[in-house]
Amino acid sequence: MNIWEKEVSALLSKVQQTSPLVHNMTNVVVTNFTANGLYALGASPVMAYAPEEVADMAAIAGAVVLNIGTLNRELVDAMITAGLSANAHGVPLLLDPVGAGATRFRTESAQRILREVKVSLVRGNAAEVAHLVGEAREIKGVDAESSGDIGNAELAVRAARELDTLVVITGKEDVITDGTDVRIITGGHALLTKVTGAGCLLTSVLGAFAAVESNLLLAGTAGLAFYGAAASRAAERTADLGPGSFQNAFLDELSKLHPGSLQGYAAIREAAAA
Ligand code: ATP
Ligand code: TZP
Ligand code: MG
Ligand code: MG
Repeated sequence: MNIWEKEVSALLSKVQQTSPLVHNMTNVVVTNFTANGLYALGASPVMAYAPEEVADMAAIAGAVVLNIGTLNRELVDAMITAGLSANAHGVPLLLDPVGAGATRFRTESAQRILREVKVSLVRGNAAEVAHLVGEAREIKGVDAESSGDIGNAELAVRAARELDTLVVITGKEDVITDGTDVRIITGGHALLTKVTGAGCLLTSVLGAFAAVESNLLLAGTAGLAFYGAAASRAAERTADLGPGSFQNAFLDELSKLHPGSLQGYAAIREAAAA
């Protein structure tokens, strides 16, 4: 086990032992999958949206995850209320800017959230993150279409500095950075792109790790590595069967993660900041 694996493995055990409450304000497509994925990991999910209760729920959560996948004006207002409460109570706040760049409302809503509350970590595909900092990259609905002029690591560093938050860009390889340190995590499987909510669940999984570790660069690295490992393990058993079997196997593998699960299935390396 290398140094990274030791550090991140301790966090997996902490998630499994303490079962942190993750308050999700997510989209209607992925709600059930997100709750089941968090249960499989060992965390406790709750979905709560009412303006009357989101501040109270955020205050008692281990992490709050805002996901704009099926947004409307009232929901974004409620997300700001939850975010302010998370900030006031020292609860890590994560943002998944689903579809930013696809419509002006999505881009502006994500930017509004980033302006009005202190987001601890943003996780998106490369196109979504690019649009948050005013760079155009092709996006089809919620899916990133192509890579842009600059690489994902460079884009993530730029976004982290401009938005003053940790940034995770996912794809074939995942990048996490606080604007200074950059880590690349490999693992996962292309079948994840055929399961809706694979990105959304990941953001909530990062919330579970953020709930147990205040060093969010380390927490995020752990979440990415174990998520990728669970997916590679599931694909090993089901890739020939297709996305339905893979999705179920993936939930099973999330529930079976242990400190040794990374070996041969996910890797973490450091990259130089641009
Ligand atoms: P998109 O809508 O563009 O698919 P997303 O929000 O669903 O974005 P992804 O970038 O697909 O998020 O990331 C979700 C998970 O899938 C991450 O764990 C990521 O590492 C993994 N993943 C995505 N593409 C691949 C790939 N080609 N090979 C391996 N893993 C992948
Ligand atoms: N449409 C609106 S939200 C959503 C779709 C298909 C789910 C997106 O999930 P992910 O995790 O980004 O694939
Ligand atoms: Mg995807
Ligand atoms: Mg997504």
